[in-house]
Amino acid sequence: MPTASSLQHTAALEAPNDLLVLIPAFNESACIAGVLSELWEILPGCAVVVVDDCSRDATAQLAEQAGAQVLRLPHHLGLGGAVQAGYKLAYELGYEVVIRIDGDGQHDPRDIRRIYDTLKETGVEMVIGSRFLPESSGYKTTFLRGLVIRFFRLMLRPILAQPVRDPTSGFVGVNRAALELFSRVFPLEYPEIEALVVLQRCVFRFREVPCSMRPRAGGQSSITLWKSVYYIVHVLLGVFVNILKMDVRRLGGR
Ligand SMILES: Nc1nc2c(ncn2[C@@H]2O[C@H](COP(=O)(O)OP(=O)(O)O)[C@@H](O)[C@H]2O)c(=O)[nH]1
Ligand SMILES: [Mg+2]
Repeated sequence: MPTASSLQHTAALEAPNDLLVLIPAFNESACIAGVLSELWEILPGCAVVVVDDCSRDATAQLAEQAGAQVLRLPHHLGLGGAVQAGYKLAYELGYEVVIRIDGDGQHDPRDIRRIYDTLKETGVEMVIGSRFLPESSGYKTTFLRGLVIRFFRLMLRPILAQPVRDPTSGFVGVNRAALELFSRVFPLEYPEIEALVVLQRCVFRFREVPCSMRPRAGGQSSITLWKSVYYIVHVLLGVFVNILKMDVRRLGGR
């Protein structure tokens, strides 16, 4: 099996016209222009929407100057709300595939093609760019994040009925069926893990493919130590509420 880095495409290929790249961004003025120029170098002509969540810096202006469509949210919604706004827009515009990347340069746009091809070839509803498959590029996360990821892996195993190596990855591609679902139902704050549960409850499928993960190109992560604790509690509650909701519906409730 080739590694994520050896799979990188050497020549730029024109972007598929049913693909939209979605970039949620909050205070990413240090990185956003570089992220967009690298993306278009790898995927010329690729449709992109940057969802600006009331950034306090020049993220929105810089993204527009670089040539991206920018969806400026009137209120700060948080990551999940911003991603869902992008999904709704993509659904209305008729896109077949939406791939989300971060606005900080951590995701390598060379991996987008692998996520797109896997969605098309396998017919699964979601493809996760995973940092932790044997073929991934050996990304080292912090000790605390590593623990959190291992905890959620174990917790999700029986819920999803299949293993997931990288449940917190934000490098995610969805097809139109998942897009329709997530336009209606999507977690508001930290969406990745809960979205997997929502998907599983609708008997949709996902796969993981290797991807590389790089250090931030600039700026600061939104996840601090205290936010990590909040994250764990919030996501745990969200997962169980989703399970309960679905079970109530199955029993004929509302
Ligand atoms: N729209 C929106 N994007 C956010 C928010 N928080 C983080 N992001 C974006 O989500 C992506 C991942 O966030 P980041 O802080 O890098 O998280 P980390 O990679 O887990 O450290 C980046 O593109 C951020 O700009 C938010 O509240 N709203
Ligand atoms: Mg990041």
